[in-house]
Amino acid sequence: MNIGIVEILNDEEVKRVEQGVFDCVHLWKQRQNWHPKNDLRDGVADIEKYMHYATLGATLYMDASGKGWSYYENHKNITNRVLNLKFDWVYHKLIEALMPHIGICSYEPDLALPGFHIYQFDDALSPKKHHRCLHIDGQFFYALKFLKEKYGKVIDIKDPLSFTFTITRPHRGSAIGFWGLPQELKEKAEELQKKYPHEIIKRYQNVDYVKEIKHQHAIERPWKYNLFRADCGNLEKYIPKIIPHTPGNSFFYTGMIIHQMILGDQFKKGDTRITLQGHGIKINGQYKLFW
Ligand SMILES: O=C(O)CCC(=O)C(=O)O
Ligand SMILES: [Fe+2]
Repeated sequence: MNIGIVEILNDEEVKRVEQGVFDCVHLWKQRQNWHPKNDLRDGVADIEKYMHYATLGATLYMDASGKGWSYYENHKNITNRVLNLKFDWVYHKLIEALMPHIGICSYEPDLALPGFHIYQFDDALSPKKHHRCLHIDGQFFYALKFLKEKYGKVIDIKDPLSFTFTITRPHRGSAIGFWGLPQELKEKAEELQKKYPHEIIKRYQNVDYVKEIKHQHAIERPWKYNLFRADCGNLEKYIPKIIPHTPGNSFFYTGMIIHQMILGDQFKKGDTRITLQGHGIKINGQYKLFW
């Protein structure tokens, strides 16, 4: 288990990636089934007016799980070609930056390349905090059958990897929230917060936010997490660690850790949250990366 941040792109390079994402707009997929409106229990009906969600790239959990392997493969074949043409230099820099932390790794050639989560916002003046549900990354699950057939029994699912490489963030910031971190990683998270401070930390890292999450029952599956039980006890102990996202940097972690995407709040028209998202699993002792 580990968490960290690597610095990858300068401002000019970040702009180039942002432009590249917009150049590929014809390949974006609007993800109605995965729109944050589906996470809300108390019907904030206007969220679709100010939050637009799309992806660029194929994903195991949206495409392979929902529509089957051959749909995923077809979509992946198209998007991998384009992503490679446009962003090969970014994939290269990303892997170079990650390797000192996670060892030798490579993109799994038969799966979809890490791709982009794209949120675009219009004015949203209410102070409502926007986030996705708490979850544990299990994207690799949908590729296990395929990977076992390809590689045999050398797959180690105990220490999966995830990274979120930020290209843009809304003007009030965005972040990733970690829940129930072991003490040692809490300390590491605090070091990262000192190194990359942002106002967003205090807005979300507090007991009121814990109350909101509990009230909304914002957990993706009926996983067991004590916060959502009636006898959960004092809420203080659940306060998450909020790691702000910084354009040009990638956050990464290994292990099964409960986390959530913090989208932000009080968006202004023109705000975006674009991230290059990927996951990895150890095969023959080396991480293979995919989305
Ligand atoms: O965008 C983020 O901050 C986290 C994304 C995430 O958790 C996911 O894609 O599984
Ligand atoms: Fe995740």
